[in-house]
Amino acid sequence: MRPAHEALIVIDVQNDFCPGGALAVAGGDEIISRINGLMGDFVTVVLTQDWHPADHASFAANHPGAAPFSMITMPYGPQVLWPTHCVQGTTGAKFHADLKTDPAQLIVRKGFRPEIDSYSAFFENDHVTPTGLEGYLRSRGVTTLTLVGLATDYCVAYSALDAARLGFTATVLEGACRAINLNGSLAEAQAKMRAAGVALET
Ligand code: VGL
Ligand code: ZN
Repeated sequence: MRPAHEALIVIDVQNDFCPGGALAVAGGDEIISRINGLMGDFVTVVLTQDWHPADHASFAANHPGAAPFSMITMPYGPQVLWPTHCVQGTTGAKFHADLKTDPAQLIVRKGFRPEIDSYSAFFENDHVTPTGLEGYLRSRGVTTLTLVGLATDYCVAYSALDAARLGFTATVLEGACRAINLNGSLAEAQAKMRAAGVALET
């Protein structure tokens, strides 16, 4: 068992990010058994859930003429336009059926404001609107995080970068993550995480 100041953060292991889903990440379901095993080692387990309204601004379908995976500029910066995914209440937004959810004490839902995306478990994509996770972890005495889940180069990386910026010790277990890898996004995310002091382990 890890000491009580360590927490496991499981990012977005949802049907739409697994094979057959709307924004499927290759091998997304392969990480689930390892994650389930890790949960038994941590006192504090947090799950995140991408949780968008149907009119969410990150969906290409809400920008007439825009192709999925193209870029736009939002008031808070560049934004990838994604296929419609993880719509609140749909099967695609549910956790993968094989993921254990009972060991988690907290589920953080993010991306629920139509006008702003939220990759990170800590802040929306403006990097200032908080989800509340920082306060939850600090008030429980957590200082050290292990991050796993989907996708390495988007929600896991943004979460790990924010964790480091907030002063948490952060480790990403890359073997318990899978990447989207859009235009070199995985290498870019790995470089940013290393530069920020995030430990990348297998
Ligand atoms: C994610 C793209 C859009 C993720 C969520 O979980 O990494 N990626 N929404
Ligand atoms: Zn999303």
